[in-house]
Amino acid sequence: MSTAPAIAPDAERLRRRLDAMARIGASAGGGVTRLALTEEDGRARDLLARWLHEIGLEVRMDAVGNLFGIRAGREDAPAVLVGSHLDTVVDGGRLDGSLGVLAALEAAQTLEERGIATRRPLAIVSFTNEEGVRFQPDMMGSLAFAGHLSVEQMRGAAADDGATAGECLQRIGYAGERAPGDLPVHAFLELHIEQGPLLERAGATIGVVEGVQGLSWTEIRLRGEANHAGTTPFDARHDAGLVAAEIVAFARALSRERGPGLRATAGSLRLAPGAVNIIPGEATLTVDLRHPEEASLAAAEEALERFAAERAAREGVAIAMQRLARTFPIRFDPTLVGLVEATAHRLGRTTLRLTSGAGHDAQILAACHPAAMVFVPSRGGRSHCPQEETAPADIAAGAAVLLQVVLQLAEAV
Ligand code: HGY
Ligand code: MN
Ligand code: MN
Repeated sequence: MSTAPAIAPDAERLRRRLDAMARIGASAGGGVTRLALTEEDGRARDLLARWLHEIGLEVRMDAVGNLFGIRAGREDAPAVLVGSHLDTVVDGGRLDGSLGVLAALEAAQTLEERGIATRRPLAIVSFTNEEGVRFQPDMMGSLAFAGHLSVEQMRGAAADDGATAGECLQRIGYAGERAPGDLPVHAFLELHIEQGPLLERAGATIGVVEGVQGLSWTEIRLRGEANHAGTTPFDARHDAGLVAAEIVAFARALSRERGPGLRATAGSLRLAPGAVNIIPGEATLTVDLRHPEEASLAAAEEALERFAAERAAREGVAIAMQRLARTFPIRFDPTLVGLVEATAHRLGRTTLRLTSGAGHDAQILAACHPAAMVFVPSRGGRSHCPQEETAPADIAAGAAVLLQVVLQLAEAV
């Protein structure tokens, strides 16, 4: 018996589109820098909008810049929403986000070319600012779509350079009129690279994602006293850099101490004035905490806050901590998860059930709609770096599973 699907997406066309998208914001070392709401993000959106138009979809954007392509159904029923994001981190990879959007586009185009009308509408989406690098919180577009962030809050978010998300949306031409969430949704699906090593280690092609761990981002600002490095005795120092360094080391120690579930990372650190012969008067750092269990995540937040406050007091440094983003661990809809798994098996694919270590728009949608994700392996488990890659055959397999799940959901009563 053949396991070949009756219809399959055009893997070569998907590859060409991924290549074209990766050229927008390409960096010399093979990575991509396409931060949310920058000119590069604008060009990526323009390209997606052109492709959506070319295959005859109705293009819509909402007031937070989420971009949709709608393919009408035979009935005016809630849509099957499929997509991801086009923004990247700094010098990130070419697949994180883009794969989910462009595979959704490929699914719609395949149906269009085969003349397959579905009962439910199919809506392709690219959510604004999933990464949260330039504006926080991350997953901003999906949070607004789900009603957890107002348009005013989203537009008022400020970048380090002082620009607001609202101004940037206007500048790139994606400040739409529609209220976010103004689209009845039957279910949400997102294809994504795993961004970790589990699928590769297990030798599985398709990751069946059962849930997403919780995330907590904190910015810590330390204000000490700049002074001469050669003359200031240690008992007279208020070294903001020292406290920052202690917090960086604490993050790793906490992860070690609290077991494998906790991942703590100090991903950014700035010292000011930042010169070889000046004791740092100011330090700003961020800490990213993740855990699959809410109680453990909350306990880690508390431990971090206690440690940072105690070390700052000991050094005579003022401290201010601000929560930049916070999500709770979630579980995806078990029926949808089962559908992804059964579909992958029907297509002859090996699967692994796992919990996502990375945050995704799907976890935000999961709070109000049935949602699920399909993962494909990441070579060497690398992501958020130029080395991010997935074997072409695995991309094709993921896109095929996505299309088949979309088809079933779009026909489901
Ligand atoms: O998981 C992340 O850091 C990103 O927001 N997706
Ligand atoms: Mn992503
Ligand atoms: Mn990412």
